[in-house]
Amino acid sequence: MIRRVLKALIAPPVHGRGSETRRRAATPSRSGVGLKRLIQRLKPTPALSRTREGSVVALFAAALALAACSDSAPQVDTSVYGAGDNWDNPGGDWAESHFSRLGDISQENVGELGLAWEYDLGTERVQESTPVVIDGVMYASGNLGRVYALDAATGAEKWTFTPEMDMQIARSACCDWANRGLAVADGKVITAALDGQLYVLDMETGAVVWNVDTFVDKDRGYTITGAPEVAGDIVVIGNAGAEYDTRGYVTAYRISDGSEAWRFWTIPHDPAEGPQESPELEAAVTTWSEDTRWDIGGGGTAWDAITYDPEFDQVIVGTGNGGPYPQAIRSPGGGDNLYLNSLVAIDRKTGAMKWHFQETPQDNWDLTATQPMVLAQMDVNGASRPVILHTPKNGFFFVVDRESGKPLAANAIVRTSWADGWNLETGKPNFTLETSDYSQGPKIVYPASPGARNWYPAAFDPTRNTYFAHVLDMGNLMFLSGDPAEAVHEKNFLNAGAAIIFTSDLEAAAATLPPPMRAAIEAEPTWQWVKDNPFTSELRAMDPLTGKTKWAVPSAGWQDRQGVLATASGLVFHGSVTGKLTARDSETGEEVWSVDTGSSIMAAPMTYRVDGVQYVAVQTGWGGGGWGFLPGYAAAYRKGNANRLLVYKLGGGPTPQPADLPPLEPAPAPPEQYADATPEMLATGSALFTANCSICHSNQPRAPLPDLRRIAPNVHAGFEQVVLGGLFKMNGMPSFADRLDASQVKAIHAWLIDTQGKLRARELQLQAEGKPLDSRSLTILSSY
Ligand code: HEC
Ligand SMILES: [Ca+2]
Ligand SMILES: [Ca+2]
Repeated sequence: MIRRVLKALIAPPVHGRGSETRRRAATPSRSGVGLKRLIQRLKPTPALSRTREGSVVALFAAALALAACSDSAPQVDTSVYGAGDNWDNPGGDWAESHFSRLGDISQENVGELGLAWEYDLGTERVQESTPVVIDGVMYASGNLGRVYALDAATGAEKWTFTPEMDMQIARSACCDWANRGLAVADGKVITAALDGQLYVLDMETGAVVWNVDTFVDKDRGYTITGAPEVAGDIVVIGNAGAEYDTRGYVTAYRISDGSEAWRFWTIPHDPAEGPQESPELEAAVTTWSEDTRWDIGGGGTAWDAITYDPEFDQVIVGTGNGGPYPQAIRSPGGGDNLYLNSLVAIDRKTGAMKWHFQETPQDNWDLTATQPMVLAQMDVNGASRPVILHTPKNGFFFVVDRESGKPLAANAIVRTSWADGWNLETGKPNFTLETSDYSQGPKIVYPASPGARNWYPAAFDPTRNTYFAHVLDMGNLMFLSGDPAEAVHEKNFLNAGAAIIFTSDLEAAAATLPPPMRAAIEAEPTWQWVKDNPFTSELRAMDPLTGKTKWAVPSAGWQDRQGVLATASGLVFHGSVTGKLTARDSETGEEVWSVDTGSSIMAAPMTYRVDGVQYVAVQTGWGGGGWGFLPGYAAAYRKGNANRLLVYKLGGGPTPQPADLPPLEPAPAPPEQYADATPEMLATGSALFTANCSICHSNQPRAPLPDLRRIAPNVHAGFEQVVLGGLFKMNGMPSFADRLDASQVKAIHAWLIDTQGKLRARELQLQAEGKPLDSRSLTILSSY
C-alpha cells in the first residue's frame, strides 16, 4: 500500500536532453498529497488579491508583495520526491533523501560503469561532503569549508575558494577539519568555514558577496563542520563544540545582505544572568538542575542536521549532546536538560520553536540527535502522515510526525543499554539506568559515543519503503575520571569529563585495568554482550516503521562507515574506507558492481545528469572523529590520503590508483636526552602529551598527522618554537603558549625523546628479523 502510493508520487525518470527546472511552480497534485496542503496551495497569494484595487492600494500592494518575498513560504513542489538531473543540496532534494529518480544507470548496465573524470581536491585531510550539481555545474565543498566549482560533465575547473583563517582554530576541532557540504541559492554558493565565517559567494565567479562571523564568543571552543541550510530567503547555520565549552545555537541570515533574521539557542543560559532569550528557553531552564555548571557551556551544538521542511515552513534542527558528558558534572541531580539531543522545529519566519522531540533525555553518553534526517510522507496506522525518518546516535529508529513532533515509531536497531524501549504515548524512553548511569562506577554503555549512526548520510527509497544506512552496534565503557564536584572548566578546551574505552578493545584493555575496576566491569550484565560480540559494523536496508533489517552486509571494521545513495532504478551506492566503491541491488544487497579506487571513502556518493548522461560522483578522503587511528585495512594506510573527487559514467575508463606508500623506515635516531631528565619528568610529559597532543597525534605509523615518535633532528631542535611559538600554525599545528609553559613542553619533549629511542631500538630489531614495522596502539581514545 505504502509502496503503491509513493510510487505514484514519484515522477518517472526524464529521458533525453535538457535540465529540469530546479524549483517548479507549485501545482496541486492528484495523489497522496494531504488535503490541507492542497487548500493552502489553491489559496490566492495576498499580492494577487489586492492588486485589483485602486492605484494607492496598488502601491501598498507592491510594498506588501515585497514583504511577501520574505514572509511567504517558498514554493517547493514536494509531490516530486528524490533528485532529478540536478542535486540541489548535499541531501539531493527538498527531503534530503539521498535518493535519485534517475534510472539511466540500471541493474542491467551498471557493470559498464567506469571513470568519467577525476579531480584532485589538493588536500590530504577529511572529506565528508556530498557535492551539489545545478544545471551542469558541480559545487563541491572540501575540508575547512573550501569550495570547488567544476564543469559537471568534464571536471574542468571554473573557480575555487579557500577560506583564509587563523589555524589556531584547529585546536577547537575535536573531529578533524570536516565539512559536510554547501548550499546554493539565488545565484550564490554558501559555505561555512571551520573558524565560524559564513561565506556567500557569487555562483559564476566565486567572489565573496558577503561574509559574517557567526560565533558569539571567540574564547570558547566553537567550530563549524556542518552544511548551511537554505530556507526561502534565509540561510541557517549551526556549529560544533559540545565536547569543549560551548552553548549551542543556530543563526538565520538573510541571503540578500547577510543581516541576521533570528537566532535560536538550543539550551538555556545561567538564569542568574537574567531572563532567557525566549519563552521556550524559560520552559527549558526548569529541566536543568540548580547546580548546573553553566560556566562549562552545556553543549547542545547543532553540528550537522538542519533541514528545511517546506510543507510546514519550518526549519528542523538536530541538537547535540550535553557538555560535559556526565550529568553528575553538568546538571547534578538530573533533569531532562532540554533541548539537548532533540529535534526542534523552528518557524522559518519568526525563529520561534513550534515543537520539540527529545530523543535522549538526561544525556550522560554523548548520544546526539545531530545525525542527518530524511523527510517523507508515509502511511502510519492507516493515515498518510508527513514524517521525519531519524536514526540518531542513541540506537533507535524514529519516525516522527512533522506536524506535531510526536514519535509515531521508535524501534531499537542495535543493542541499547541506556533504554530498552520507547513509550510512544508519553514520548519518553524506558530508561535502564542500572546499566548506564556511571556516576557510581563504570558502566558498559551501548551504543558507544561514535553512535549507532553518525553523520554518514542514509538514503530513503520510497518506492521500496527502504532506508539504507550504515549501522554500528558497538558500546563503550564509561567512567568518571575524577570527582564530579571538583571538575574544573578548561577554557576553550576539551571538557568531556568521562573516560571511554570502546568495546572493540575492551577485553584487551580490561586486563590492564586496576583489579577492582575490572571486577566491577565483569559483573555488569552487558559484559556478556562484549564477550558475545564486541561490535557489528554493517550497511543495512531497513523498514522505517519497524526498524527491521531487510538485508545487511558487513563493513571492514568499526571505523569503516559510509554514506549512501539510492536510485529509483534499484541501486544502492556506497564507498568504503578500504577504497572500494560498490553498487548493490536495493532489494537483496547483492553486489552488482564495484571498483577498487585506492582511496578511502566515507562520504555519500550522489548522482546527476548533464546532456542526457547520468554520472555518479563521490569525494574521497579519510578523517573525522578519531581520525588519528587510521585502521590498517584503509586505503589511506597503504596509499596515503590524497583527496580526490571521482566521477563515473557508463562506458567510462579504469580508475587510476595512487601509488603505494614506501615501506616504513625505522624511526630516526632521537637527539640526546636532556641531562636533567628524571622518571618524574617523563611521567609528567607522558600525561601532558595525552591531555594536549594525542587527540591529533595518535603516534601511529602512517597516521594523517606526524607520528611524534619519528621526528627528524631539525624538528627536535625547533621543538619549543613549534609547540609554543606556532612555527607550523599555518599547517594546523596550533600554539600551546596559552596552556603550557617551557618546562612542561620540555617534559613532553623528554618523554618523546625517550619514546623515540625505544621505538627505534624495537624497529631496528624487527627490521633485522625481517618483520613489518607496524607499531600500533589500541584505539581507546574517543574524540567524538
Ligand atoms: C589540533 C591538532 C594538533 C594538536 C592538538 C597538536 N598538534 Fe602537533 N601538529 C599538528 C599538525 C597538523 C602538524 C603538522 C604541521 C605541518 O605539517 O607543518 C603538527 C606537527 C607537530 C610537530 C612537527 C612534527 C614533524 O615531524 O614535523 C611537532 C613537534 C608537534 N606537532 C608537537 C605537538 C605537541 C607537543 C602537541 C601537544 C602539546 C601537539 N603537537 C598538539 C596538529 C596538532
Ligand atoms: Ca540540510
Ligand atoms: Ca559529541
